[in-house]
Amino acid sequence: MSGTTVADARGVSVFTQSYLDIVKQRDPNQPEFIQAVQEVVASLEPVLDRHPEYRDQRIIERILEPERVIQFRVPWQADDGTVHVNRGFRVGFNSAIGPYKGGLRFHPSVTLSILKFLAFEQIFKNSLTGQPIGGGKGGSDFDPRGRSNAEVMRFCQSFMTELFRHVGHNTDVPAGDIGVGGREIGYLFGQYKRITNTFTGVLTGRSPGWGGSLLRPEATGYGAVYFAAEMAQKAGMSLEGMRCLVSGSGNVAQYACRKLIEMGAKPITLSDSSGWIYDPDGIDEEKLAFVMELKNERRGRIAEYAQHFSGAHWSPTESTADHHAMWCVEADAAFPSATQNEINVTDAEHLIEAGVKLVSEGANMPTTPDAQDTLVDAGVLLGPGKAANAGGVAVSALEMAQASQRQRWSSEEVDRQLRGIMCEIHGACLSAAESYGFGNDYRHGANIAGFRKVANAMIDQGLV
Ligand code: NDP
Ligand code: 2IT
Repeated sequence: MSGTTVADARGVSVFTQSYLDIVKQRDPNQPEFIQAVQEVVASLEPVLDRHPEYRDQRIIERILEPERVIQFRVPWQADDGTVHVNRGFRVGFNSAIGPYKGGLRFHPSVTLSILKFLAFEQIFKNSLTGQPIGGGKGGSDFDPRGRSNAEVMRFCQSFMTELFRHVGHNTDVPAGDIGVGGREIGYLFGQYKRITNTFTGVLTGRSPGWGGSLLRPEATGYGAVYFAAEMAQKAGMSLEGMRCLVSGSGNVAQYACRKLIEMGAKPITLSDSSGWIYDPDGIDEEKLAFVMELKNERRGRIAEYAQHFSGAHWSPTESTADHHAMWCVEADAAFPSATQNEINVTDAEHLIEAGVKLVSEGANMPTTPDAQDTLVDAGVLLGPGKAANAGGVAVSALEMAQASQRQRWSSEEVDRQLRGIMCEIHGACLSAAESYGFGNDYRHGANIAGFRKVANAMIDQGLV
């Protein structure tokens, strides 16, 4: 790695370690947040060397501390009358370039560490989109799995009954993430509208029938494929004919599959928290329609895919193995689109052996830092989540623009803008990486290009 001071035995430079020490001292029990900080700060030494004002103004120290963190109790009643209590959060990490913007995650694994990592990543991702949006994230340890619509509605109403006072279309604009899709956004919006007596663009991912943007559901998956297509083209390759490993089977995975099919590639795997399917014949439009009905309407398990389509195999997720067997399947490209840390070093080695030449991160932080190093060192093109999955939040920003103009753009128009934004992010990553001595490493390029815009805005706005 050029441009950095001597690294210690674990490959973390003295520069990066000095910032990790600050974070670990404050929040020793936030491993995901510490990991996300490590990944970003590892790119910034040559940036501070070239821009001493960032050092003088303690920009990194300031950017590492969230502007605000809200935590609240969310009581709700199940259909059987039992009373439950969950924890709700909203992290407003940085508002230098716009109102806080980022999704809400409802999953039992949610902790403040996970939401801080996601909100931190969101600062740089949102900056990369070129849209005026700051970084935020929120959610709850509520588990929607197996809950009725009525239970989800009561939970969402209780959640918003506290959250409403902290959000607003010019302050903080939440959206979906794991466990929060169109259904949840609807219930959250309804409660916000009722409490505040306003109809505003306080949430994105709304239904197009009441203020949402066309193509917002598709945007993250499509964007991850557009980013992959740019990486491939730059390297003299094409997605056409590529066998693609896709993990997850939710919003991002579904639309990544659809765009891959459209571009002539062949998605061959999908997964959920119970296991994964391998379909050597490829997942086509008809099979994808089955997955969408299964996951979005019936909220069932991906195992059903293998019962329904002959030739497909299902395997349970290994609970004890140090790797995920899905990443051993022979393929050309991978689109991890489920959750954080799904690819470790062993998985990365398997991906290389399996022939994978390109990884586009649909999920946030799906690859551990040493697994990323393993892939990049082997010459695999790696599109980091904060660049590759930025299409979702980019179209959220387009939804905000349409809402404030009381206009609705056609899906062709939104798609044109989405593709243009992904193309620009790809170019910005490459030129920042090159300019700061990181060759064609998209990870560093994304961190640097995202960081510089926020750092400059922070300097312009003084010590706030
Ligand atoms: P969904 O809830 O629609 O789907 C999530 C999928 O991942 C499901 O298949 C789920 O399985 C699986 N999954 C979730 N958590 C785990 C886990 N701990 N272990 C194994 N599998 C898991 O979420 P999205 O598709 O929206 O989000 C997927 C990823 O993309 C996340 O990292 C998210 O942060 C990121 N992302 C999402 C954006 C968006 O616009 N939605 C934008 C940018 C990034 P199961 O069905 O069993 O729960
Ligand atoms: O991780 C993400 O970028 C999202 N979940 C989407 C955020 C948004 O505000 O659309």
